[in-house]
Amino acid sequence: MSKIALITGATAGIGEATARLFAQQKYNLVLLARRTERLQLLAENLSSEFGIEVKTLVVDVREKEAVQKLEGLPEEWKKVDVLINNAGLSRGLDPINAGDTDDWDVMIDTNVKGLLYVTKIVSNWMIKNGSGHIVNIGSIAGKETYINGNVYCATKYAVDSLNQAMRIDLLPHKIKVTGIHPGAVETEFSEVRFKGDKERAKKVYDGFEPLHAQDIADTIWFAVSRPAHVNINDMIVLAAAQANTTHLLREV
Ligand code: NDP
Ligand code: 8X3
Repeated sequence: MSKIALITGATAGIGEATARLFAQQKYNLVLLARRTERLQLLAENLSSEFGIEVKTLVVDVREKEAVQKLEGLPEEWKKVDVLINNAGLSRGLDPINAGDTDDWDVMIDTNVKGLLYVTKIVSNWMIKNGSGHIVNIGSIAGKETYINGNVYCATKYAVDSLNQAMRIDLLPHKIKVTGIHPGAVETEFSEVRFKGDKERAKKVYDGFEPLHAQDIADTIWFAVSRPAHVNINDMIVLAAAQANTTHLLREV
């Protein structure tokens, strides 16, 4: 019987690259995001290319009731081996006095509350199954606060704290918990942060080679593919040109 991975935020960037990599590894997939067409297309492509089975869930993780749709999956699909809590975003880059409170709500609701809603349901399945592995996508922003990063950083610090908490709470149930903390990865992330301003988004990656979504997918796979007795607790992965959130070597 093939293993099952459930990936949130699978329609773009890190989540999409990870879905592809797990499909190559012959995992059956539960893919979750909001954009129906993209999700459907990805599912069709992965199942025809790799001969795996894919279930899709069009869900906004901020909506507690909508996340309950997970419980509607057939029982055999609840034998999830790996949960990848990846859905997340930043909105805006302003000092605390100038931030848009609606943006703050979106980040907190998605990056923290959404992750919790999904985890509560899936961790209970894993407890029933007697094992599991949860991979939470944090950020270097959850290890260091940077100028104007305020609320986004706070959400990722929360993820970092939840990694530690989950590791304690889920230890008796043989559920591994891994935190992956990327630096700058060129995905739709900056376009979302700057609300569709493609030019501003592109400038974020000017003059250096950022990480590619595939680099983080590879890191996730490394953590998940360790032997049963090994857990990778935490990994910080940055572009070689990035020492930390503020020291970046640009060649322009
Ligand atoms: P993308 O914007 O490329 O992808 C984000 C994914 O999350 C999309 O599939 C989007 O799908 C999904 N998503 C966003 N909001 C929701 C929601 N409310 N409900 C369900 N799905 C949602 O960004 P990345 O791939 O870069 O980001 C993935 C994760 O990596 C995030 O947690 C981000 O914070 C983190 N990260 C990113 C870094 C970067 O530099 N790119 C660095 C460090 C961490 P849809 O719109 O269809 O719902
Ligand atoms: C995304 C990376 O440095 O823009 O989490 O916050 S950063």
